[in-house]
Amino acid sequence: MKLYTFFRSSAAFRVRIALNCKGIAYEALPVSLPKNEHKLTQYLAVHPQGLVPALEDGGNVYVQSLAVMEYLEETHPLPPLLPAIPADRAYVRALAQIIACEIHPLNNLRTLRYVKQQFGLDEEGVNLWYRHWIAEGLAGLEAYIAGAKSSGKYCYRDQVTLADCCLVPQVFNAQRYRCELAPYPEIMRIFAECMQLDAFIAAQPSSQPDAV
Ligand SMILES: N[C@@H](CCC(=O)N[C@@H](CS)C(=O)NCC(=O)O)C(=O)O
Repeated sequence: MKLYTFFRSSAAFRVRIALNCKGIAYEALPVSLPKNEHKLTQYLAVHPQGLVPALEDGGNVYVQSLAVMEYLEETHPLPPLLPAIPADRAYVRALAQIIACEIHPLNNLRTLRYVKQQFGLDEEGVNLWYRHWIAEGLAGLEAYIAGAKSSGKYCYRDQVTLADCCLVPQVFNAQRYRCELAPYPEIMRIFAECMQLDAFIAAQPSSQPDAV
């Protein structure tokens, strides 16, 4: 498999964790977002949205990190990244979607570039925007996890799941923007547990070949 990736991309980070958890070897093909390599014609032929990640397998290209991780789950079921019980699978998918569909889109590169250019925000203004949506998003996530009967060592009991694959990269991003994280003890506890695992350590931005 080949993974079009960028070391700081949290969506690519999710897929790197999933690949590592399942022990799938892959070739990393770095796409630099600061250099706008994701907008080059050559890359748009791979991923027409011009986003990372994209996963190439058997001559096909798969995009959208949640769909890519579900593809890996279906083609490489062991170890499972989803619980066995449908109700618990719904819980894990809900956590993953809170992060990937609600928190992340408000804070990704193109959104930040747009609010900066369109509304003339300086760096502090962009940081305010970023931290506002992180605070609102993580507060909801924290409440959901804290109130769930299914949480354990990780988001779901003692099993690493797609929810953890999404949670860890989002915390990395929040730390990068120096967001206040003390109000989210459950999230930070799960983050610390995950970061004990080789699959997460090897997937982190600083471990990537394109890390600068
Ligand atoms: N929903 C997409 C999000 C992909 C995405 O936004 N990736 C970011 C990096 S984390 C990106 O390529 N950003 C480039 C840009 O915003 O211009 C997924 O989960 O794959």
